[in-house]
Amino acid sequence: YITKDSRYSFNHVIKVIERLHKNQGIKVLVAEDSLTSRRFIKILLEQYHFHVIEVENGQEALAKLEEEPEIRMLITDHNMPLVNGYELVRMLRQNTRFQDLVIVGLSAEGDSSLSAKFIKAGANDFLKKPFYHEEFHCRVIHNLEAQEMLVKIRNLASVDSLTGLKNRRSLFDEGERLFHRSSQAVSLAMLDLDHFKSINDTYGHLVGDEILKMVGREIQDAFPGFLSCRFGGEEFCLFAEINGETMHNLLETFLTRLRCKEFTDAKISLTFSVGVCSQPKASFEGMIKVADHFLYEAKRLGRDQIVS
Ligand code: GH3
Ligand code: MG
Ligand code: MG
Ligand code: MG
Ligand code: MG
Repeated sequence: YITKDSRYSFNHVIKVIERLHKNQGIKVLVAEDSLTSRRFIKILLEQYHFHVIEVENGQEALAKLEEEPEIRMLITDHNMPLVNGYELVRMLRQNTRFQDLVIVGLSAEGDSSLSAKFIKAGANDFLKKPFYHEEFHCRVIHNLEAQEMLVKIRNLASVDSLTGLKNRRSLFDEGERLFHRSSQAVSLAMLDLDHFKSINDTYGHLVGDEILKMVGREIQDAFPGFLSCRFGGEEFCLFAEINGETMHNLLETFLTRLRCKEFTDAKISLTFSVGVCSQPKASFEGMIKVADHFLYEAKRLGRDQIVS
């Protein structure tokens, strides 16, 4: 059981800060029109080695955030000229590009409904001025830690841990989105390694895993910009805004290269059977079904080929 006190013990905070900073200080943007207040926040942040960037209003904050995407956190006052803190938060949260930016609002005592407005607009936290140094530090670190955890979990939920390719869940999420957004031709390919079971049976599962990792890298290199995923076991899926002919040609080149390659010290060679769907059906899932059907046809016709 961790008490509130020990969770934010000095040693814990130091460890978190070191991990978050890694090699270079985390960039924090401070938007505040009062110079005194801005300098005070800067000093507090620098005590924990944050790299502080200062701006005087919401408009400058927007420009700075566009310019420096590595800024991880925004600490913003409310009453500022041009664009105030609340408007700034609203604008930032309409843009998914800033979804991982940690936002902490600040304002002077008296604006009691403002904290709710900030949080509703998407701020992660809010502090009333004047505040205790300790509370400021706790909230800054707590919110950065929570965000780090969220990014980690999101990554775990969308990436295949063996190959580093996207997993089946993100194929469906991102594929559906691209399918509905796209006005151009789209193509989807299902690839299945031939006789992969015999590789496991001959060389063992660890070698099989190693080969799947290498195949994952080959796919990433050969199809940059594609939505590429490990669909399951030794099955992969590619989706892109290209026509069937282009997809077919790229796959031919890929299969040819793969045939000549020797994997691991055992010099194992691999072939793929592939099904391609380039007639957008009513749904993304429909395209997967068609490609899957053609994949089985490729297997039936003797493997190591593309059917579309
Ligand atoms: P086919 O040409 O008909 O596709 O034959 P196959 O042996 O590739 O197909 P089958 O579906 O019978 O077997 C797939 C094999 O893939 C079985 C399993 O051992 C292997 N496999 C699936 N996932 C993994 C994995 O994560 N690691 C390893 N090493 N092997 C896996
Ligand atoms: Mg102000
Ligand atoms: Mg197979
Ligand atoms: Mg099979
Ligand atoms: Mg299979």
